[in-house]
Amino acid sequence: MKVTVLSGGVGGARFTRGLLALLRDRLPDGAGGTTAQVTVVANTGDDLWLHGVRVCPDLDTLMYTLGGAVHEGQGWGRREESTRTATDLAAYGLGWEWFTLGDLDLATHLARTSLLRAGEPLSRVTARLAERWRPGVRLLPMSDDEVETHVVTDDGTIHFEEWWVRHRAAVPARGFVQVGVERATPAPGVLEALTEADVVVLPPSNPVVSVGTILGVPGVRDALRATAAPVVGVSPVVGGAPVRGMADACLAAIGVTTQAGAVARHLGLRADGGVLDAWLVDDADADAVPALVAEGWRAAAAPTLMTDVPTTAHIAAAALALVDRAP
Ligand code: GDP
Ligand code: FO1
Ligand code: CA
Repeated sequence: MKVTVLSGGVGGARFTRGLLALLRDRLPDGAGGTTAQVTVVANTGDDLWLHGVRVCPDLDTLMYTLGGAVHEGQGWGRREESTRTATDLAAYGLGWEWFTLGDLDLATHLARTSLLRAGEPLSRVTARLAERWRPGVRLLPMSDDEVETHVVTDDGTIHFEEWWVRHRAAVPARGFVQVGVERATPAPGVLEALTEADVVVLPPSNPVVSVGTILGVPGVRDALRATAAPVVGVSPVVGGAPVRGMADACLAAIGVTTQAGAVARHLGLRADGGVLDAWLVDDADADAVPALVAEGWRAAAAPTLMTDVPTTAHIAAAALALVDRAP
């Protein structure tokens, strides 16, 4: 079974970890793996150049989480990390002192940057780095072209990471601009991963700056609308709030209320020109299901808090079952 996931960082990575556990359990290959092929298309709009190295937050959270190396409490960066280099860098007064590059994480950025400088496209670099971590999925950037999410504020436009990390999204965002997205093309394999999938999943990622950015790459939305695969999403909003992070500030910036049903309608039903066929909400939002069903959605409520891997496997099973693809 071919499964394609469109993912940001922490939410999408944790969901995919549960999905892999489900597939290993239901479709075992006899060697501890799975007979399913999972492709994850990752948001690269958070990416930035810092101290001369290319940082790819969502690709790295996916690679580390699925590779078993992530700092679980943070959801980003490496377990058992140190910050000797970042501390000494600060002594030079350069860079962003509020954005810490750990020593081990820096090795990833140095490896990536040296391969990019040698002329490798990001998709090949990502595959090379993933060989070490063995994430159990094919990990694709949404594009090999540089795309950066910038945030329009009353005091000017800043990189998404500055808005997210330095300001904790407390500075009102008047809008988001994906710099370079018009000229970007989907990375090799991305469109095929959408059109040839047996099922496409939008995990509970940030609908604006993670999923939305991927959808903005020319060709992606059309491939999602055209694919014969059913497209099912999981709401990242539970009980009127994001489970973690500041997706509510992102939704407010684009005039979408932070409610499970509103996020679904924002992404849209494929029959109405959107990208989804089905939407799984948390039990806390079960009251949103009847209206969605009346509008033609396949919708259901289930527990959707990814408290651990087995629980997340159940969430993945509920999402796949909603479109008759549960293994
Ligand atoms: P980021 O790039 O690191 O922000 O990660 P993503 O964009 O992939 O996912 C962030 C979103 O995941 C946030 O909007 C959260 O609300 C959502 N999220 C995180 N944990 C959970 C969870 O346990 N359940 C659900 N339903 N959503 C979650
Ligand atoms: N998030 C923080 O809150 N503080 C940091 O200092 C920080 C550093 C950092 C370095 C590399 C990296 O890949 C991610 C990092 N993040 C940090 C997380 C980052 O903001 C998130 O992973 C996503 O960009 C949010 O969507
Ligand atoms: Ca992200």
